[in-house]
Amino acid sequence: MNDIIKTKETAIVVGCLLDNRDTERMRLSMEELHELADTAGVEVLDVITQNRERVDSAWYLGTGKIEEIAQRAEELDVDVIIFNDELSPSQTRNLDRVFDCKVIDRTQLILDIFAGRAQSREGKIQVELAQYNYLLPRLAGQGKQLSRLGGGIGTRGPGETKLESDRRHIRKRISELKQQLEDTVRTRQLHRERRKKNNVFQVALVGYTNAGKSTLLNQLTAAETLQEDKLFATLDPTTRQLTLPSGMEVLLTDTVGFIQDLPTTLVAAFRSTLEGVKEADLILHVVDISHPDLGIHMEVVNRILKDLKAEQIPELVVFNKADLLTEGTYLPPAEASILVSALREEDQKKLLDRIEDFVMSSFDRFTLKVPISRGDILSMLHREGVEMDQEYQEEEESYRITVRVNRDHPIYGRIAPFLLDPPETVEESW
Ligand SMILES: Nc1nc2c(ncn2[C@@H]2O[C@H](COP(=O)(O)OP(=O)(O)OP(=O)(O)O)[C@@H](O)[C@H]2O)c(=O)[nH]1
Ligand SMILES: [Mg+2]
Repeated sequence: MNDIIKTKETAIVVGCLLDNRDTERMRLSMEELHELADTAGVEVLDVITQNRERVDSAWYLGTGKIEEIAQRAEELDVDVIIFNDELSPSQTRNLDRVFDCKVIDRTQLILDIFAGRAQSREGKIQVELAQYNYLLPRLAGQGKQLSRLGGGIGTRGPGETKLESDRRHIRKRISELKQQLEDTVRTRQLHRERRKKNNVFQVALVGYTNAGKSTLLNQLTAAETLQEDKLFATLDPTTRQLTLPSGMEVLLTDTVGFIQDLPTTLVAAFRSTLEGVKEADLILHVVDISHPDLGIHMEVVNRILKDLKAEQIPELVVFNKADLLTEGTYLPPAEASILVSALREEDQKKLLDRIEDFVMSSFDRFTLKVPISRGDILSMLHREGVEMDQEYQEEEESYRITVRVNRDHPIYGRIAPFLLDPPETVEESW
C-alpha cells in the first residue's frame, strides 16, 4: 500500500516595518505571521522585511526590494509569498504580475485558517461573508489569480464557479449571508435573554489566541473543546454549565482568541460572536504568562473589550501556564488576578473558589421566615439553589432561611412577603 505523501506548501513571508510604529509590536506582528503560516500548514523558508516611512501604494515595498524577493522566491522555488498587511486591490494586481507564485496577504491567510476551522453554521456564514467582502473589491483584473486557483493556501472557501460569477451574484450572496447571520444572531440573542431572565450567572473566557481559554473550559467543565497549540483553535463560542464548589451552577463561555491587527473584515464578521461577552457577569481574561509579549497581548485584549463596550464588566485576570513560570517573569498589574496552571488540579479548584467568591459577593443576602405550611416556597428555594442556611424554629413552626439572590431575580417577588430583615447588601472585598 502506498502512503500518499502530501508535500507542504512553502512560503516567503514579507513585512514592511514602518518607522513610526512601535518596533516591538512590529516584530511581534511578523512573528505572528510566521505562526499563522505554520498554523495554516505552510512552511516558511525565508522572512524578508524592509524599513520604510510608509507602505508603497503600488508595490507595498520599494521596487528594488520586490525584485529581490522575486529572485529569492525563484531560488527557493516557493509556492506563495505572504504579505503582512492587507494588500489593496491594485497592489495585489501589480505584485501578482511580478511573481510567478501565488501572492496572498495577512487577511487571506487568516481567512483561510478560519475557513478550515469554522464548525458551527454561524461560524461558517461569518467566514464566507468575510471572504466575499474581501473578494468583492478585488474582482476586476483577477484573471491570472483566478486561473491559478488550484487549491492550497489562500484558495479555500468560495469555490471557483462562485469566484467566476459576476459582482451582482456576489452581492446577492452577501445579502443572503447577512440575512442568515441576522437570523442566527437573533436566535442566540433570544437564548441569552432567556438565560438573563432566569438569572443564570454568566462567565466569559476571553484572551489572546493560544492563552489557554479552551483548556480551562475543558478542565473546569470536563468539556471537549478543541485545544491546540495553534492560533485560532477556537472559532465558535462554546457555552457549558459549570458547577461551583457549593453546587451552584453558572455558565462558562469560551470565545474566539484575539490577535493584534485582526483584519477589519474579520473583526466585523466576528463581532456578533463576541457580542455575547457584553452580557457576561464576569470576564475571565486569560493571559499566557510564558509568552514574552504578554503585556502587548493584554493591551490588545483590553482594547477589543473596550470596543465591544464590555470594559465595565468585572474582570478577573487569569495568569495561566504557571507551570512555565520562570524567574523574572513580569506579571503586569491587574485589579484582580490569579496565577494558575490550567493543567494543575489544585489550581483549577483555586480558580473555581475564586469564581464562587465573586458570584456570591455579587448577590444580596436576605433572611426569610417561612411557615412549614408553605412547602411550595421551601421547595422553590431548594430548587433554585439560593439557600445558604436553614434553621427550624419550633415555637414559630417556621423555618428561618438565609438566601442569596439578586433583587431583580424573578423569585425575589415570591419571597418578598417572607422577608425578616430589611435587605442587606453584602459588600465583600474582591
Ligand atoms: N504548559 C501549559 N500549557 C497550557 C496551559 N494551558 C493551556 N496550555 C496549552 O496551550 C495551548 C493553547 O491552549 P488553548 O486552550 O487551545 O488556547 P486558547 O486560548 O483556547 O486558544 P485559541 O482558541 O486559539 O484562542 C495548548 O497547547 C494547551 O495545551 C498551562 O497551564 N500550561
Ligand atoms: Mg480556544
